[in-house]
Amino acid sequence: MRRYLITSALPYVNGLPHLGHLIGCHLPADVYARYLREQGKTVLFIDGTDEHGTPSEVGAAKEGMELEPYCKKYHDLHAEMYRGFNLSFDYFGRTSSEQNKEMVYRIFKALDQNGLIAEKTTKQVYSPDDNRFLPDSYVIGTCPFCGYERAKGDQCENCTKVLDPVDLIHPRSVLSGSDRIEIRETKHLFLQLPKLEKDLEKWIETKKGIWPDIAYSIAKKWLKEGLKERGITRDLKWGFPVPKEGFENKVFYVWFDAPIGYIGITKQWSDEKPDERNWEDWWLNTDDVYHTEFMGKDNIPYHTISFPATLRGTGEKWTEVSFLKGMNYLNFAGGKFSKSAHRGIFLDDALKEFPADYWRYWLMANAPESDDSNFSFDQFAATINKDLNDVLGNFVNRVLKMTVNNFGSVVPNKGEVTDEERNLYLQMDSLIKSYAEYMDRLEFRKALSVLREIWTSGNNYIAKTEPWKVVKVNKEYAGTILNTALNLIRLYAVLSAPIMPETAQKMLSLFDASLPMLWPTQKAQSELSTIQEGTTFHLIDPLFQKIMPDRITELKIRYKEES
Ligand code: B3M
Ligand code: ZN
Repeated sequence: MRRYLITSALPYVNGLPHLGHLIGCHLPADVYARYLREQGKTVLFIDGTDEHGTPSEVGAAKEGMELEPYCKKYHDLHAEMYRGFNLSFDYFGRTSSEQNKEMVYRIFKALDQNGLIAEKTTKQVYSPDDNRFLPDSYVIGTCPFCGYERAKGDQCENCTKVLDPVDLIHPRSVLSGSDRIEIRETKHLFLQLPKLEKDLEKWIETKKGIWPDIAYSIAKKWLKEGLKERGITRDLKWGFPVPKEGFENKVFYVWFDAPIGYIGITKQWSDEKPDERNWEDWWLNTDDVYHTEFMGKDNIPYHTISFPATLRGTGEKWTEVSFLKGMNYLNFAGGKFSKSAHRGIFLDDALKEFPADYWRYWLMANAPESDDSNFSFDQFAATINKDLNDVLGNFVNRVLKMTVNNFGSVVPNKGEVTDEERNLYLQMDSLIKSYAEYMDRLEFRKALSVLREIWTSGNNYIAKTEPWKVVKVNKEYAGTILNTALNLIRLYAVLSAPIMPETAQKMLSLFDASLPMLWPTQKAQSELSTIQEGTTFHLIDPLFQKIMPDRITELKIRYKEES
């Protein structure tokens, strides 16, 4: 039986996450994890903060804090926000953990023994005005490939090409803005990617047609250009010291230890309950682990080339990525989210405005899958008002009220069914099948549009059968209709749960708080007989609230959404 390892790209600890980060990896990973768990699959869902590197050093300095308490503070804040969005990690760890250090050393030593690490004297950017070596990402300039003027020295955000700061045209310091940039010599360690190129190429070829095109094509583009050796050490203080003579004062590059962090964090998880859990069962010499990685598109090269190469180079059989879900960007009112410019919506603010499920639904329904997508409060409100309030919320509301008014708070008897019910069963069978197929393929926008159809079918069923009229002439059949509709509420709960776990729980526990959240395995006809006749239920407040025009205006102003 296949076991599912799910990882979401580890967010940089400095700076807090916004909606773009959420939909870029953590949320789709969570939806997938919940979907699989509902089906009874064995799932391990790993995430955590990426803590090393200069951004942390700079962030800590700004706040006048030492690095350790600084990272702990932000790690806890990240964790709290993701909890607020009900992200169901099995473990939310840290790349700075002892466990990760152990993994990084183990992997580094194996690479070194296998002759894949070379020493080289390199030239590095030194900023006399900042009084320090500048890490690659702290040098900006014009991209020599696409001309983008704010390309970072490690990677151009615009064309995703991986760069060296010395490649940049008109380089300058991000910290001070100074263009007094010196190039100084320093000694570093390099991973010999060219030696692993053939092997990687063969492997990537096996992913053709399996991985989403964005992942496969980015990997191919890299291979086509030919791999270059890649520096894995840096002249910084914050990071894991390099365990090699002559390099004791340097640390590993953050992009070396961050992906290894997936493994290190798994060990943090297993160290908490060593009798029950074993990190190796998931990562070494496994044949049954299916590893799905979620990430924004700019992370794809690291996960298709450098990290797989790092693991392969050890000569050990590590669990590799089986499926890579790369996401495009979510923009805010046509532009980028930006912390410094206070543009966009950060997760803590988002939760102050609306319940997590509103955001979860909107984001998944508009996931930037095949292209970048755009957030605006008008669209957000339109979707919430229509899909959640008018379609799903109204259905639940009307069915509960009609039942209470005509039968009391009890599920009425189901008498003989008619063609209307039989049609509904057929429709549901085919819609559920298609919903699951899209979820299996991680095509979330399509999956959610089928989910919407599933909800709409319920409304259509009620509109067509008109139980409010039928009850006056044929109470028995009215009971059958409402029994069916109440059963639809349970079915909707289990189908919607991966996307909207809180709402789903509310819907399910209408009838019996101990009902299991289980994916349908039977035909709709049986699934819609799950809630027994005579079961009592309670009325609940409407599941959703409409977002009114005044509120939209107020939100646009508060979040500086220029239209
Ligand atoms: N922290 C980049 C990012 O948050 C980086 C991902 C690491 S995944 C191992 O986009
Ligand atoms: Zn570029």
